[in-house]
Amino acid sequence: MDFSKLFSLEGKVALVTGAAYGIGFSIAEAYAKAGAKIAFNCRSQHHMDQALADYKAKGIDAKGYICDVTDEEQVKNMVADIEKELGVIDILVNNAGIIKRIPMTEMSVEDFKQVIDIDLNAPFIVSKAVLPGMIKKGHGKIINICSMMSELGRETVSAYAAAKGGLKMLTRNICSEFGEYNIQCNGLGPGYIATPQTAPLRERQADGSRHPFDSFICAKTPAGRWLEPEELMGPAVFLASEASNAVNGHILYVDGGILAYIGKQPK
Ligand code: NAP
Ligand code: GCO
Repeated sequence: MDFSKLFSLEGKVALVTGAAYGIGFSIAEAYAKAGAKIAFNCRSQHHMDQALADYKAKGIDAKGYICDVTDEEQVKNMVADIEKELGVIDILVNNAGIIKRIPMTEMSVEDFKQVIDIDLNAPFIVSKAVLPGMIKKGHGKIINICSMMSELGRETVSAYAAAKGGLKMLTRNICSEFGEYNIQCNGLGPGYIATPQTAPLRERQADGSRHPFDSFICAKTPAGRWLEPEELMGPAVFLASEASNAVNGHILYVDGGILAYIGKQPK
């Protein structure tokens, strides 16, 4: 084994879904720096134009596709295009996701279903589309972006917790079903990361004070702060590289210690 190549992604083709900005963008940037060719998708042309400029500014030649990951036809077409333009996908990161923070008794069934559709059904759809290529190629890495809500509940996020808990089990099932083809499927479970998705939880109050949820999260995190998307780069590269070939069906929580901590005791 060549130790210097253990974390290299040289020559690999990686698809990171929903990587126009936020966590997906940082993971794609890390993969590009480790040598991979990058494909990503998002839903709007506006986000696509901005993302292509942002990748270019980092010196990354990423290929962008407009594709809604909940639409199986669109996903199949995107995967076929990537195979033609970059090659068969070696690494898939199911990152695209949304959250709706609505008390359960006030949440419509349509809202609940939309979250399940994007956060749980779509990883099934995209994984299903890339697995045949990985089987033929003789290896593959699927990384599902899980959450604290794969383990914990809280007020207002019933659909999101149901989806991310389900995604943890989809991860274990893909591991179980495709391990024999040298395909590893693991979860990456970020803690509370400063991205557009969590921006409403960090907004300053009208009087300039911190959002109560912002203070709550800092008190729940041993590090006492929100994490940055860049802090997921190392763990994401590990799960995509040969260094993790014997790691399968695992959820790697990158949470600054939240799941280990009972919370700051009152003074
Ligand atoms: P974000 O900033 O809101 O970015 C989400 C991305 O997903 C966007 O690029 C968005 O593209 C894309 N997307 C959403 N629905 C899509 C669809 N149907 N088809 C294609 N693309 C779609 O979110 P983030 O905070 O980076 O989160 C990324 C992932 O990490 C999500 O799965 C999230 O649940 C998870 N996560 C986040 C945190 C956190 O604290 N931020 C913690 C744990 C887990 P468009 O804008 O074009 O729709
Ligand atoms: C929330 C947050 C979380 C995070 C993340 C935690 O409202 O509690 O948005 O769910 O985004 O998934 O790991």
